[in-house]
Amino acid sequence: MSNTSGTVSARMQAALNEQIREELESAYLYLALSAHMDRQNLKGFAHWLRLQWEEEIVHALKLYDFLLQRDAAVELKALGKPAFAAQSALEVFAQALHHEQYITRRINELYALAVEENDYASQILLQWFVTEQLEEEESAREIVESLRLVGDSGASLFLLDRELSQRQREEEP
Ligand code: OFO
Repeated sequence: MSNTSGTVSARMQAALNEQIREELESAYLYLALSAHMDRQNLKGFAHWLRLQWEEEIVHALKLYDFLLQRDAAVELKALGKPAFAAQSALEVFAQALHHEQYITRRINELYALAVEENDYASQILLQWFVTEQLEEEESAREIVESLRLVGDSGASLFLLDRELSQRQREEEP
């Protein structure tokens, strides 16, 4: 279907609403992982994950605002309970990386749909998400690799926890 009128097609609208749910579920997952790290007294990891929770809310709001700006309906969906079996810090961040890889595939599918629908405004919005996913995967991968190096060393884990406690809230572009 071609879309040159500036309105959002029904398919695109449905897909963007689905992605709002995905972003809110990402936030929910990070919040659960943050609580899990906090309870292991790894407050730096918990802090990093909690800031990630905030970032995911910003991602959801970008899609939400975009739909409203284009006079399209926002449909908030039920959120699933965050599912994770991760125990150690390494397992937690491996799950975060795996999740980000999944989100990257979703964003790529959305972009492909926007191209198919000739929806230029959505393509521009989604370019921001494509770039963001590169960063999200990179930062999760870096932490996974550091945790692999740290292995069973409690002292190194302590230092890495201190490092992650320095993460700052990102300025909105
Ligand atoms: Fe983690 O980037 Fe959104 O979902």
